[in-house]
Amino acid sequence: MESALTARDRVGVQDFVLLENYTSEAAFIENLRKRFKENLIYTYIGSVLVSVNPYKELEIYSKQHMERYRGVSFYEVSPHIYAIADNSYRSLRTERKDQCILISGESGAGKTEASKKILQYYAVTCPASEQVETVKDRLLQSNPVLEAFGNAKTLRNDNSSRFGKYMDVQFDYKGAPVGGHILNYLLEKSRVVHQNHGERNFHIFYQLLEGGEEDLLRRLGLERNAQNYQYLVKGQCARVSSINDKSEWKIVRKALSVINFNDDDVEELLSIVASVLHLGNVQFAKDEQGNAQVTTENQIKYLARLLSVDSTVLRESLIHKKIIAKGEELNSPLNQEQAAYARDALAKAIYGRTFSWLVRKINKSLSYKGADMHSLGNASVIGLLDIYGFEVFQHNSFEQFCINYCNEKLQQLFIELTLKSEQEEYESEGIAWEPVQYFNNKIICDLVEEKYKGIISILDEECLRPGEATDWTFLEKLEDTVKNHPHFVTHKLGDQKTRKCLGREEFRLLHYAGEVNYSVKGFLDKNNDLLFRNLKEVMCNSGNPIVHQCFDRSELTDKKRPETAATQFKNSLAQLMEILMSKEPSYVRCIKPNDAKQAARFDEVLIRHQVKYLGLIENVRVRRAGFAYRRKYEIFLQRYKSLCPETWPNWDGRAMDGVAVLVKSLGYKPEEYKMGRTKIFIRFPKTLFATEDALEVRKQSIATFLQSRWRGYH
Ligand code: AOV
Ligand code: MG
Repeated sequence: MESALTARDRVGVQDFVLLENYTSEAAFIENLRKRFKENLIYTYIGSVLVSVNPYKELEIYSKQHMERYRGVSFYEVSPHIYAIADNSYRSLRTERKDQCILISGESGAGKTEASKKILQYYAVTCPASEQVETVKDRLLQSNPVLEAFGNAKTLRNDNSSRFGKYMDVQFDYKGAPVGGHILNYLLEKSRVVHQNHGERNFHIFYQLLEGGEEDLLRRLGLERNAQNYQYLVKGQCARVSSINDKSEWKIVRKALSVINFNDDDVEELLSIVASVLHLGNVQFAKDEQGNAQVTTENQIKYLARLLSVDSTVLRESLIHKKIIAKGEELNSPLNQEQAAYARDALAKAIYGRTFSWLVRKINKSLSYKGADMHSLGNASVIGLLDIYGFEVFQHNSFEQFCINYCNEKLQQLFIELTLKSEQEEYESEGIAWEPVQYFNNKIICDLVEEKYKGIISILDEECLRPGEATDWTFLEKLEDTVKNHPHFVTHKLGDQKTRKCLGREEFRLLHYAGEVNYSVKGFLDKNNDLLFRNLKEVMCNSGNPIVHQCFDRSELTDKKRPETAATQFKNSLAQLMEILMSKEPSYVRCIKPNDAKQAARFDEVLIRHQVKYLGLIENVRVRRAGFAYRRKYEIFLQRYKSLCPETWPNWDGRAMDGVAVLVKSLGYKPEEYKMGRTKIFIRFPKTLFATEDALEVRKQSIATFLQSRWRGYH
């Protein structure tokens, strides 16, 4: 049998705080590499889980594995996402405090997979009843549906989340999951009408075309070939080897019925999906006056049928803009380019609103429907946060700006909460705290969101000057206002080197996770997110119940200017931070091992970069701040009591006293440990290792002893 010592050599330590050379980045990476090679993708930093995407299926997610983690102390078993899930669940049960699990990491690092594994863990291990089974099913089945509509292939990830998701799982007093609620954040709508090379539109379009039954497609007026649809061919990669749209379609269809969609709901929903494809094929020509005319009458017919609107009104609305001048309504004709713009705006609006509708509908099916609300008792929740990860492309626009800002906020929350909780623990245990220096990214959050002088404020200001402001005036204003900010650079403000790699229409933000150049092109438009009034009117009159619910008449009469997209996003993130702050957090920090989406490739440069910006070394330092290891007295005693005749097999007194006796008998020196109020703090890993090795020896001698007894019987 391999000794504990040589096993450590081979597979590294399972908690980075146990690294002898804990401030060394090289030692950190080496430990990660050793473990990754052995398919040990999980490692702790104290209670934080670091996870490296294996890019292959591992045999570690079976029911048996789940059972192994159920109700077991965190450190008794090897690190796992299930341990995090179980730990949150037990804290929820014993401390009655709401929990949240924050999953972060860049695009493709494994956040969505991690959040699904957590949900599966609860579905399998939590107590059940008939009603609960339905809820469990729905919680699980909401995923394929939301992913079909909200995920897409990008260059970074074949199943990239293009919306942010926060999901509350609600538990009753017995600890059974009885409901759920999802909050969604800013869907990347622009993808509906345009995809960069090598990327796809949202999965659902391809699934429907590949998997949809013949008569369904006929009813929707669709042909199977994705190449026939303008909105699907921009990225030139309708087929992806890692994705089987046909089988996904079956999964989604089944999931829809589990989450309470009847046949009519499904037909209405798919009519909308189809209508977006038809809309993309609407073409315009110009007449003698230079005005746009629709040349694809067939598409209009399908659209009118699928959306249940009048075809003439729809056609005219696509090529006119209604303006109100001197109290009179005027229909002013659009040129070809404007008409195409209006068409795309409509497609984005329909798809974006349908996505939000979908979330509302799923929430309805997840809402707790107990006999009476009181039976919920102290219902409490575990929140799961799975957002779009930090991303950098060749060309970055408004969407990346929002996504990366969201990641800054989450990193900020992580910094504040871990520092705070460490400090609090030291204080409550009566042990002196020495502050650790951290890179605090608050300065970047401020740059984006500060009132009056933050980038979003300036963008909003420009959006208030229609006709005068352009994307370029926005850039100029940015240059004027934030020119001295250390995390902001433009072509004009940069030095010679910066100028070379920064376009004139770009600004660069130095994010915590790296530099990103954003092209301002389209910023005003996307932030305004306007839909011409006559198109709104058409949609309000739609006979498709979903469309009808998505476009409310009150929008037509409401004089108040709607909030811009960036401001809405900023406000919803602020609310999210409040929700998360009110809960007890656990963290999963996901790392992407290579850019090729390949198994067994450990790209050191890429990984080092992530380790750095995720602040993992600082995290270890904070966690160690003097002490490598700490454990509740009860748990420590339970694990090591066999090493001391006075505590074995049982210690009758207080656990703290038992630990005092135990460590004395183990020969701990006074400088090696401290006794807190509820926990023992051990300064050096080697002390703990020596104890672990002693335990191993002891176990083996017990085993040998038992074996000899066993033989004696035969
Ligand atoms: P993300 O959520 O962090 O990216 P995903 O969770 O979608 O990343 O993971 C990307 C891909 O990596 C998955 O589709 C799997 O193929 C693989 N993968 C991730 N975790 C595991 C695992 N534990 N075991 C096996 N394969 C895994 V983004 O949504 O783009 O920010 O925006
Ligand atoms: Mg994801």
